Amino acid sequence: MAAERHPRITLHLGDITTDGEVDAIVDAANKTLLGGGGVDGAIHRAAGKGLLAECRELDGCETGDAKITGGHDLPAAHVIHTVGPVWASGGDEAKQRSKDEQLASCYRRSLEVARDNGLASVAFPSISTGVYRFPVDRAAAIAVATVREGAAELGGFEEIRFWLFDQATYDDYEKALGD
Ligand code: AR6
Repeated sequence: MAAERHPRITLHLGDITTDGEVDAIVDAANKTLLGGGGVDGAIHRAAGKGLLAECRELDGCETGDAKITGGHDLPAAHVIHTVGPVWASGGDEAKQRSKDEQLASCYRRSLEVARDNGLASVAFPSISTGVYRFPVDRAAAIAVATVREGAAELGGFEEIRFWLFDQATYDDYEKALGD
């Protein structure tokens, strides 16, 4: 299927590491890029030691930025590693807005890295809404809006997927997609 100005955006419930139909899956990593819990742990377990070895060469990653590696033992050919913001509960409005911007930057930079590498399909997890405690409804609205706008602007994408690990998170993304 030809790449479109407005690629399909689809929702999937379950484990992102099983997706072998996209060119890249995105990892919600930490600044070290050397693994952790949550989706990051699942990706490193499924990808094997080769991924960790390649990540060691990357020298970490700033919050809101993204870097690419091979997929190693994963069914997807590439992993795009991004680092979401840690939510500041009780933070003031200005601080929370800067977290919103950092989260949007994760999605935007991941799409830019995908385009730079000629990739046409990307699968995202719900960045920052686990260990980093970003409110899911707020994160879902940012994720969907940023991916819609970024994919249309950058062009060349066929499909963008969101893999949501639990039904409540899925429901928030479904609502954001419908808004
Ligand atoms: N597939 C899809 N989604 C998953 C999977 C999976 N296999 N496993 C968990 N999730 P989190 P964060 C969901 O905590 O908040 C790590 O330790 C999870 O239910 O993985 O960005 C890193 O090393 C939640 O909805 O990422 C960092 O230190 C979403 O993925 C830190 O956690 C994100 O939760 C990053 O925290």
